[in-house]
Amino acid sequence: MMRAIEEEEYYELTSPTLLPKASGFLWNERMMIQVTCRGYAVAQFMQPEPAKYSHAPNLEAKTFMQPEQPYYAHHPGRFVYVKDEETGEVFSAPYEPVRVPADSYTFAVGKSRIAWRVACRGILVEMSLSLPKDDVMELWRVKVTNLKPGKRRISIYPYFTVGYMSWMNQSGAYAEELQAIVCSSVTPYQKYPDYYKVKEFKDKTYLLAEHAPVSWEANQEIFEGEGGITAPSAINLPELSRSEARYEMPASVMQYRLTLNPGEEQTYRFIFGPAKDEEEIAAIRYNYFQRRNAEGEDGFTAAERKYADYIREGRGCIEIRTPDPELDNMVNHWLPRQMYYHGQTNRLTTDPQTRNFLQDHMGMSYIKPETARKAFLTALSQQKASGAMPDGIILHEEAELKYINQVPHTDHCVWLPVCISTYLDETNDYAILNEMVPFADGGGQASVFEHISLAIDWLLGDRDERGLNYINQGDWCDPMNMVGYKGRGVSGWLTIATAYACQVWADICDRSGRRDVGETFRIAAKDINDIVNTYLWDGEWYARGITDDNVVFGISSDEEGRIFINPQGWSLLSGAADQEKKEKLMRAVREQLETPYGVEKLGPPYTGMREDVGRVTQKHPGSAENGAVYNHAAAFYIYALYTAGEKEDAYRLLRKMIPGPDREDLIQRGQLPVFIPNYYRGAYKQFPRTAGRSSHLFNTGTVPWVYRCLIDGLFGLQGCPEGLRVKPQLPSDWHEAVVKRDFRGAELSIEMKRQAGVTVAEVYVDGDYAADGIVRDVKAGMTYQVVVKLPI
Ligand code: CEZ
Repeated sequence: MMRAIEEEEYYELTSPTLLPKASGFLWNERMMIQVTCRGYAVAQFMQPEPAKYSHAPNLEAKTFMQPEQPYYAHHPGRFVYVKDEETGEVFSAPYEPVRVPADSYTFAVGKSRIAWRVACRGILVEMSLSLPKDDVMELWRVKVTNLKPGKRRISIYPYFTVGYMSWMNQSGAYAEELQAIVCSSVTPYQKYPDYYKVKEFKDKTYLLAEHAPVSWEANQEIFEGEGGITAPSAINLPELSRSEARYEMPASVMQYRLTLNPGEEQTYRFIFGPAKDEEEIAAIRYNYFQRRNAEGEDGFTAAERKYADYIREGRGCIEIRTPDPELDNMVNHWLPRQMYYHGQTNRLTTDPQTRNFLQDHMGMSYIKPETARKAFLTALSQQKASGAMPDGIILHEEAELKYINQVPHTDHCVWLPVCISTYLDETNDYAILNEMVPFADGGGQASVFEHISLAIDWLLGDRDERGLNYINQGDWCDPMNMVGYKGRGVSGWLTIATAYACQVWADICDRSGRRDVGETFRIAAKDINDIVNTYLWDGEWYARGITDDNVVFGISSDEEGRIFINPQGWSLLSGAADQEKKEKLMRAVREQLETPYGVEKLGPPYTGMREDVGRVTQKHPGSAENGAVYNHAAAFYIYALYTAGEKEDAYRLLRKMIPGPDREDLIQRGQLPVFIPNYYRGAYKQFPRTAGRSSHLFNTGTVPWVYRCLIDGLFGLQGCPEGLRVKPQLPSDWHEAVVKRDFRGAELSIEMKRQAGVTVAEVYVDGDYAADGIVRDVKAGMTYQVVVKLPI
């Protein structure tokens, strides 16, 4: 039903109905597209804010990507109808909109290509989608093959939906000289100054064909007629009616009629995307279909090839071989790709949330540390002289803080030391701490070191008389917006996180020769941990916070939202929890939050609004922050378990983030293991039927944390000033593992093996015993053989 193929370059699914929302995604520097196995698509491009060129059939509200995106008959999609000219029978590939069961079906998600092979009634349709690296457009190949022994006369009709472009002005027609259907619109606006922005937009959507069609249709209503999208009336005619759309809903449909001998095939190529004007489309036609390079390759093929190269640049820094092939597949192929997407595109927003931006570049530290370095400097240049970090980082001169970034959150400073520590581990680039960076609100420049120290001072200052951190309208948990809007409520998690941030920073102070400064942060961390234990320990676990009205929540007397995962894990990181507390809280998490799909973010989920907690309690129980297996939070917890040496619980939970391998699990999650989604539904006890379902959202801060869990935890191959510290924490039922680690320009082959007679881990570097387990003096360009002997 599903498996990794072609040396794990693709992951395939052989049914369009088992996991109907299974999808793959592709992106480039200016766009992204997520397509489902059935042919539905969500695509966005930047101009500079996210915009669409294949719209819904009604005017959509502007919003971010939705979890569990619902698909419906007229959802934007890319379809190919196939009509048998003898019998009049019609089917469509990949599956929608006609939904004829295929004789064989494959949906193959690749890293730089998504492909389908659909055989139905003796005709094989192979479709594939790729992107160029920089241009905003979809590159489609459609190949049809006659599988039957006799001659076949068929028509094929690629239908790329355009949808409701605008209530001001929309139309569509075929442009003979371009060999393209061109749909035009005016982005709706009302304030005259907006005219000057909107007039630059790419308000046209085109479908450009390599081969001239016999006929075409640009009017959605006429195309569908009375038959509707599943049996469009226009397809019953010998030829499409060549109807334009004149302030009517446009569509882009072409018809090709062909006769195929047995085994004969025919390939078509199309480009679909937005454009400013006809001139641009003409240039695309020339550059992609007509002009050839010195090797005789046309622009289309060259673009596919360059795109594959671009995606390959997003390689991770470990390649693993373990007893768990599904883990290997995810870690070697898909996880770094997903991290790279985040770091390279900043989630295709012009104002990423500060915490997202920092964590995404924590991930980029493993892939392209130069990019991460620049990102940290950009973020710090937007810090205020008070030390406060803004809610979002502006990445484009026309950008402004939007949506959630207009809601004041108090946690952003925490992420600076935490994320930069990974960058330092990976690169040893302590020189970054001396870079001079300006403040956003004047006040001259300061070194990175001073900036981050100020950020922590800001956190230390933003506390109440008890020493607990104010939450204002949210912390890491965006929708926890009403705990502290009156100015008194505090966040338990953030207080604990502040202690951890102090410690991480203290370590960095020590390593960069600033021991005295480090000491002050260490003392602060200890004080906070004491405060946390005074006000937040509830007997078996830590509370989540205290409201404006001084009500402690996330405690045993709460019927809903009794226990939250974040304060538990972070208290292991900060050191607030001693051995006894650690055992208690881990037990509580196991009993109250762990499910077959991972650990829930809180439990039991809220079933109604709690006005002193906020919007999080209004989300559907078991969805998103209201008690889903919110993978970002689960990853924090797993990281904390590794930090505390709890390798068995850590691995068990880590493994639950990956769908499969068994059939039931894959069906329940509804997603292929080609990315980690932001959540799987929780409320396992309340709603077992829906528990485990993927949100299908591939934007998530989870991935860099999972990578850290692997590097710092599971395989224990974390950088330090002296070199690479080797300290694996393999689960006890693994007898061996092999890791290839790229590190500071060197390549290390590490073999981990359990051996009789070994009592504590022994590390050998090129045959020599390394008493402290550190591979020292790692030199770029060199290779090292490391053997780790582990006790049985
Ligand atoms: O957004 C994420 C944020 O991007 O939610 C996380 C937060 O730490 C990330 O920065 C946890 O709250 O209701 C909301 O506003 C939601 O909180 C979403 O915006 C949420 C979505 O899952 C986005 O994919």
